[in-house]
Amino acid sequence: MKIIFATQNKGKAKEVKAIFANSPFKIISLYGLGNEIEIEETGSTFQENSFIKAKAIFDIYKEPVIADDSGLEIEQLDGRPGVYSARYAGENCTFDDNNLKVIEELKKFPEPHRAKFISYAVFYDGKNRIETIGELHGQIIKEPRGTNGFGYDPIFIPDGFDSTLAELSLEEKNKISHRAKSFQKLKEALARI
Ligand code: ITT
Repeated sequence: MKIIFATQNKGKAKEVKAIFANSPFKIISLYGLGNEIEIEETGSTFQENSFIKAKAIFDIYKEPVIADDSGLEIEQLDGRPGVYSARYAGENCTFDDNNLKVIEELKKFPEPHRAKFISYAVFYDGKNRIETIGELHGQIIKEPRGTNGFGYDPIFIPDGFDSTLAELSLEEKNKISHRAKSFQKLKEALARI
C-alpha cells in the first residue's frame, strides 16, 4: 500500500521511511511529491494537530496518509516547549535558536533537567483513523553535542545512554525514539486492517 507522510520535516521523513522499510507499505513524503504546503497547526494538543495534518493531506490526494505531531516536554519548564516545540524561539526560527532558548531558560534550575519527547502518530484513509503514541524519557544538557538527527537531539540524552540523540546513528535512534515507538505500533495496526 502506498502511504503519504504528511510532513515537511526531512529528519522525520528519513526516520519513518526507515521504520517502514521492508514492509508492505511504501512511504512517500510531501517532499517526494514536490508539495511544499505549510499546514496550519491550529489544535492545542499533539493529538488534534496530528489529525489536522493527516486530514489536510488526505483531502488533497484522497490517498492513505500518516502524520506525526511531536515535541519535547521539560519538567522544570512546566511541560514547555510542548506543542510549540517547532517554533519555540519564534516564527522562522532554527533548531539552534530553539536549543539556545531552552538552555537559557534552564540556567536557573538545578540539574538534572528531566524531559520527555512525545510522538502522536496517526493513519487516515477517509475511513479508518488509527492513532498511536510513543515517548522517550531523558534529560536536557546545556552544551549541545552531535550533528545527527534534528531539532532538540543535540541537547537530549536518553535514559540509559551517555550520548545525545544527535550523537546516535539513525539506526540507533530508531531503536529507542518516541517516533520509532509510535510508528512501529502504527505499522503493526495497519497490518491488521
Ligand atoms: P511537520 O509538522 O511538517 O511534520 P514539524 O517539525 O513542524 O514538521 P511538529 O509540528 O510535530 O513537526 O513539531 C515537532 C518539533 O518538536 C520539531 O520541529 C522539533 O523541534 C521537536 N522534535 C520532535 N521530535 C523530535 C526528535 O525526534 N528530535 C528532536 N526534536 C524533535
